[in-house]
Amino acid sequence: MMRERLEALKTEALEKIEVASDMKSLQDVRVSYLGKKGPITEVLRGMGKLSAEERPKVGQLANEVRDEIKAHVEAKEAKLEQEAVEKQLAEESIDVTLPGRPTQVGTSHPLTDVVEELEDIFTGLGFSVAEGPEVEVDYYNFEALNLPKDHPARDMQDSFYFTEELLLRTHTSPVQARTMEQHEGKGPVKVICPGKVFRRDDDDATHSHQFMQIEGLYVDEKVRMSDLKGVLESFAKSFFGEDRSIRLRPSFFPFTEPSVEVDVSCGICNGEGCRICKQSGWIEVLGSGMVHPRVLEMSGFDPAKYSGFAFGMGVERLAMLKYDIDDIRHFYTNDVRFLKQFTRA
Ligand code: 2NL
Repeated sequence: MMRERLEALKTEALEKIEVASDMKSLQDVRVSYLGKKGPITEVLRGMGKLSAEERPKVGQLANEVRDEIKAHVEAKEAKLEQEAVEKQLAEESIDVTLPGRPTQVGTSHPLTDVVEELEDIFTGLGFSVAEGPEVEVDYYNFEALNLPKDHPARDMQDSFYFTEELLLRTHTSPVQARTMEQHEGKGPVKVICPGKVFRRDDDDATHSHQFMQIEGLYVDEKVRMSDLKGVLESFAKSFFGEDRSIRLRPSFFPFTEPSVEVDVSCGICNGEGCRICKQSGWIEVLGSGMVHPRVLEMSGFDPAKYSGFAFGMGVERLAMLKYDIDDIRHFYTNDVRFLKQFTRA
């Protein structure tokens, strides 16, 4: 009677273990058959009714059945664990042969490229590169450049002021004034100064309240206007092409005397006259002149002994002429379709 009951329990338990498909249902089977309130415990409790001869035999059988169920549960546990690991490995497997996702590779900004090209041209002509602060004091931005407080030219360059004394520089000339001062009256000084400059202008296709400038300065004994012309002609041919030429026109700047405007021959019509050069055959590219004696003097140079030339040009304007760009705002709106068109060789 009890033997059959045990055998039946065993068969029943092993079947349930077999069909258990997860840990939870397997543990339910284990608890329901082997737990303190389970049927095997019940059988063992009822053994008191058996004869002394039968008791150890049934007891042994009960232990065997319990051990067998336990062994099956453990085997199934191991199997389920193994399956779970395999499933996870399959789900998380990485195909190392898949091609990588393409990443966007950046390029240098066209203005950076043009500044670097200009630096190469002028260092090739013996100039060094100097930099200075974008926030300037009134003295270096205006006063030292022969623009005293009441000078009308200060209206020409409406500026961004922080205080009466501090402003965003309106040109890179203050870097040159600082450089001359550092030389304590002894030449030569031969520098170019590239950098951001700021003017209170309304932005449009040809004006930006922030733009880049490169200025150049050469101070020594016996520097002449012909030196200026030679350096600028060499620059124009290197930057725009060997077939281009320059011409000088009289102009005015407070910090140079005499002052000249420099034109480069039109690369579209070769001086014949076209839409680009407005029928003149020439395109204005920069301003320059011989450093005003008062500017030399204020920065510690004796104008009786020393002379110099200086020039200033807008980097955006040069880039627009060279690459036929029609709107200065392209440099600052950062449309990658614009930016990607320029990669310096
Ligand atoms: C322009 C004209 C110019 C200078 C800049 C300069 C600097 C010193 C002394 C004298 Cl320290 N001159 N700079 C001279 C002439 C013209 O810039 O149209 N720039 C965009």
